[in-house]
Amino acid sequence: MATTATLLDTPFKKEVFEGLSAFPKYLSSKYFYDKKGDKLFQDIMAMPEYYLTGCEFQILSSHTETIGELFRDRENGLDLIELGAGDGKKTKVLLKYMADHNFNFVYKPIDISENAVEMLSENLATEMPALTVDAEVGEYFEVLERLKGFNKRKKVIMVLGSNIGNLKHPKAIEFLTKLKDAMLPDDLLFMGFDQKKNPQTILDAYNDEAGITAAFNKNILTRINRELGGNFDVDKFEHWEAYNPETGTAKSFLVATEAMQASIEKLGLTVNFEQWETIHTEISQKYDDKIVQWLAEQSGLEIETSFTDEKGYYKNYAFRK
Ligand code: AVJ
Repeated sequence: MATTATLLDTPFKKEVFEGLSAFPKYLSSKYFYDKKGDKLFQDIMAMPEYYLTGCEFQILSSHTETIGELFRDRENGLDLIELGAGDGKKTKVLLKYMADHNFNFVYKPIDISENAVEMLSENLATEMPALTVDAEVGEYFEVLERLKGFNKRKKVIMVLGSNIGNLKHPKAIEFLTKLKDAMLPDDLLFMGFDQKKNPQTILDAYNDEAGITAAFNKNILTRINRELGGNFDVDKFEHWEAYNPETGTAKSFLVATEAMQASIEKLGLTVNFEQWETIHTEISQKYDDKIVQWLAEQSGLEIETSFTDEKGYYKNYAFRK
C-alpha cells in the first residue's frame, strides 16, 4: 500500500492535501500559474477593471529617469533582480532606459512559472539582444537564500505588480526581512503596493464582467484534475470575491453550489463539500502609507522614496536597509 509519504512527495501535492483536508478549506494562489493560468493572468492584466497594471505602467513610464538614476551605480554597475517577473512588459520601460543610458547591468528575472521565464527570456533576446539576461525559475523564499551569495556589486531587487499582496502581513514581514537580510547598505528594494481606494473599484478588479478572474480562480481545480488525477466538476463552483475596506484585504473563494464529492487519485483523497461550502484561494492585500511604513519598520527597512500614478491608486516604494 502506498504511504502518505510517497503520495505527498511534492509541495503541490502536500499543500493541496492539507488545504482540502482542513476546515475551512483553502488552496494557495501560487498554484494558479500553470500554462493556462499564466495566459488567464495575462488576460486579467489587459482587462479594463484590473487597474493595477496600467497604474504601475504609468508610474514607471512617467518617472523612468528618476527611478533609473536611483538604481544606477557608476562604479561597478548593478544586478537588477526581479522576483515574479511575469511577462516583463512594465520592466521593459526601465530596462530600455538603462540600456540606452550607459548602465552596466545584468537583468535577473525570477518567476515561479517556468513558462513565463522562458517566454520572457526569448522575448528579450529578440527585443533587446544587447541585454545580459540571467533568468531563473523558483519560489520567492527559496530564491532569496541564493541571493545572499550575490553580494559582489550593487543589487536592486524589484517586486512589481503588488505581488506582495498575496501574503498576509506576518508572511509579508518574513519576506521583507529575508530581502533585507540579502541586502547590503547600498542595495535597493523597489516594490509595488496596490493602495486602498473605493471598495467598488477593488471588487470590480477581482470580479470582472467577462468572468476572466472567475476562470483564473477555477483553474486551480482544473489543474488539480489534470496533474493530480482529480475529478472536480469545476462548473459547480462559483467565484466569489470579498473586500474588507477596514483591513484592506480582498479575498477570493470558490463556493460549492451543491453538495458533492471530489476524489483526487494521486493524493488518495476524497473531499466532501456541503452546499455553499467554500475554498479560500487568494488574498490580495491593499495598502496605504501607514501600513507600508509599519511593514518596513517591522522588517528593518526604510522607505527612501515613493512614486504614485495620477489617481493615487497604486504606489511603488524604494527601500533601503
Ligand atoms: C499577481 C498577485 C498581484 O492579487 O492582484 C489578479 C493576482 N488575482 N486577479 C493580484 C490576481 C486575481 C494578482 N497578483
